[in-house]
Amino acid sequence: MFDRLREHFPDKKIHYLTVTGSTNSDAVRRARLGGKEGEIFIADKQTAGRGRLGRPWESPEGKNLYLSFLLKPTVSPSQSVFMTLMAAVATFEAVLSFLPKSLVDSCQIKWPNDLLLHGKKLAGILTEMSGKGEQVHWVVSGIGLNINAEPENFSPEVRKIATSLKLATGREVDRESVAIHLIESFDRHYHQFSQGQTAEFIEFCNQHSYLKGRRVRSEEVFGIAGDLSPEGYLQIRTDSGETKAVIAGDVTVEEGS
Ligand code: BT5
Repeated sequence: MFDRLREHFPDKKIHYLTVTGSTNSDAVRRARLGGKEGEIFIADKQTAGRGRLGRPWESPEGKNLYLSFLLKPTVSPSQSVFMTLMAAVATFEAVLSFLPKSLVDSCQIKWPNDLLLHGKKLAGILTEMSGKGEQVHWVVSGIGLNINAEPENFSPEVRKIATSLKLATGREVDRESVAIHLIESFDRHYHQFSQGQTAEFIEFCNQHSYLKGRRVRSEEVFGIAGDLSPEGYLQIRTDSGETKAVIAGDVTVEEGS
């Protein structure tokens, strides 16, 4: 499996696993053992796929992409917030090649780590890192992208909020081709990130924002979501007219918004 992928990227170290707990955990383990920048972990199935805050990522066998990049960027930890946005932009661009034009406008980025199609979750990103002071030791960027999953491949709860390329287009999509596009797109954007060109990610996320203009809540902050700040924070205009910046965490959209 994924032979074409290896042939396409002969210089990359790609670890392909039929089954694993979590490709992020594999990449983190490898990072701690001195793994190199650019190593990729890809699996057909995850038995303990992870989202943020210990939430599970449903990872049915042979249906979707479960992929993690091990990176060693020479940036300060404050810059690493852009890693998630960068991965979202890269995933968005990779997915566009597989969507008919009529669906392109329905593809949106939900800050900080989701890619939605028609308001349903198509992909999620999990960024994990280790660093000290001003130095980042490593970053693992994990992407779960639903490709050929059908409703019955998800639990009843996830079925309500998730979609896949197949569900949206009605056609089976070749996972390996998506993986090739994704890695190419990721490489391109990671290069930009490494050069400090983060303003383009902010602009892209603002242009394709799911939250913008919606009534949202993030912990104690309620209001209308606006653009991301140059630092990559979500700006929310509260009812009292103040603008508050949310640095991280979950954002929920209020009913009917
Ligand atoms: C995420 O977390 O969205 C990050 C998901 C990252 C998964 C990748 S797969 C490769 C790599 N290896 C890993 O172990 N992880 C990464 P969060 O924003 O916390 O969203 C988690 C929530 O999404 C869950 O609580 C469910 O509600 C929902 N969910 C679970 N599985 C899903 C799926 N396959 N498709 C859409 N939504 C899902």
